[in-house]
Order: sequence, then C-alpha cells, then structure tokens
Amino acid sequence: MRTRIVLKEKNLPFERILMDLPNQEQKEPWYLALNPYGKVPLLVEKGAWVYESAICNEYLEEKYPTPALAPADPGARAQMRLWVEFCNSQFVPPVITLVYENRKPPAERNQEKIAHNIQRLDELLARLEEQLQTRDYLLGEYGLADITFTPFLALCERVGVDLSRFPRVASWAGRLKNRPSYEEVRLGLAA
Ligand SMILES: N[C@@H](CCC(=O)N[C@@H](CS)C(=O)NCC(=O)O)C(=O)O
Repeated sequence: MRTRIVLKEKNLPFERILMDLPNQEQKEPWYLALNPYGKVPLLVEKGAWVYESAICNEYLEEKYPTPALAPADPGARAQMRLWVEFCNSQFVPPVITLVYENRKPPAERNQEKIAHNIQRLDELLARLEEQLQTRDYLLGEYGLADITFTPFLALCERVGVDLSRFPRVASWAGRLKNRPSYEEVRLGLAA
C-alpha cells in the first residue's frame, strides 16, 4: 500500500501483479532471486528492481521528484528517514502483534500480550502527538514519512486502539485517510 500510495501521488502509471501470499508464492526461488526477504512489495522497472517499501519509495522520489514527497534540505531529509525508521522498527511490530491476536477466536487471545502491546502503542502515539503539536504532517509538508504510517494508523483503529485519545494524531490520521491516493489504493482501484 505504501508504495502504491507513492505511485498514485506521483501520478505514475504502473501494473500491479498480485502475489499469492497465502500459498507462499513469495517464497518461491524465482521470487527470492529478486527479493531475498520473500516479501512484497517488489518494484520492477526497466533498469532497476527494488524491494522494501521504504527503499522503493525513496527510489521513486529520486527518479520522479515532482511532486516532491521529501524535503530538499539534507537535515530535514534525515529527519524524514528517522520517522520512517521509527515507524518500521517501533510502530509496526505492536500493530502487527495486535492484528494477529485479533484474528484468533476471542477465547484464544493472549490478553496479557494485547495489553502490553496497546500500552507500547500508547507510548509511541504520545511521541507522534508531540511531533504533531505544531504541524499538520510529521515534517510540516505531506510526504514519505506520513505515507509510511498511513496503512498502520488505519490498522490501529481496526484492532481497537482508540486514536481519539491523541487528538493531533487522530486528525492527522483523518487527513491521511482522506487523500484520494489512499482511497484508491484501499479500494484496490489503483491498477
Ligand atoms: N519491511 C517490509 C515489510 C514487507 C512485508 O511485511 N510485506 C508483507 C505483506 S504487507 C509480506 O510480504 N508478507 C508475506 C510474508 O512475510 O511471507 C516493507 O516495508 O517492504
């Protein structure tokens, strides 16, 4: 979703090829030769193939810089990468844990694990709330850092994390969800 959002924001045509994840097509040798992590997305373009959504998104930003989704200033660009890293290393793991727990029948859910991960997310959401006190987007302007969080903010709400306790985060999540690029990607309309 993150890379499709970037493609849509930049109005780039692309062909979407769905992998059969439940049947582990992403672990087949031909695919592992392209992405040794055996995960999606994989972005293939004449002259380049790239995996890991953060790297795909930076590749697209460098190759197709207009409209800009990253600040020009190297210091601000470093901040952007720090937020992307924060999302991937800190924010994503508890969200994914909650998604897996929520998929289990209620009687089999590990309530201690759920409480622990909700508590962890509260700490991370407080940090985002602070950053958004004086900005509408993480770095002021909408860009790759915000896009990295977008699908996971939507998932937070689906797994019972009440974002309204963090009003700046809640309104940021609303702005992100309201972008046409996200709506098209969510509905699967984006190629
Ligand atoms: N850090 C990677 C994570 C990619 C990832 O976890 N992709 C999931 C789908 S959203 C996947 O391919 N899962 C299948 C698997 O792990 O076998 C990225 O941002 O590209």
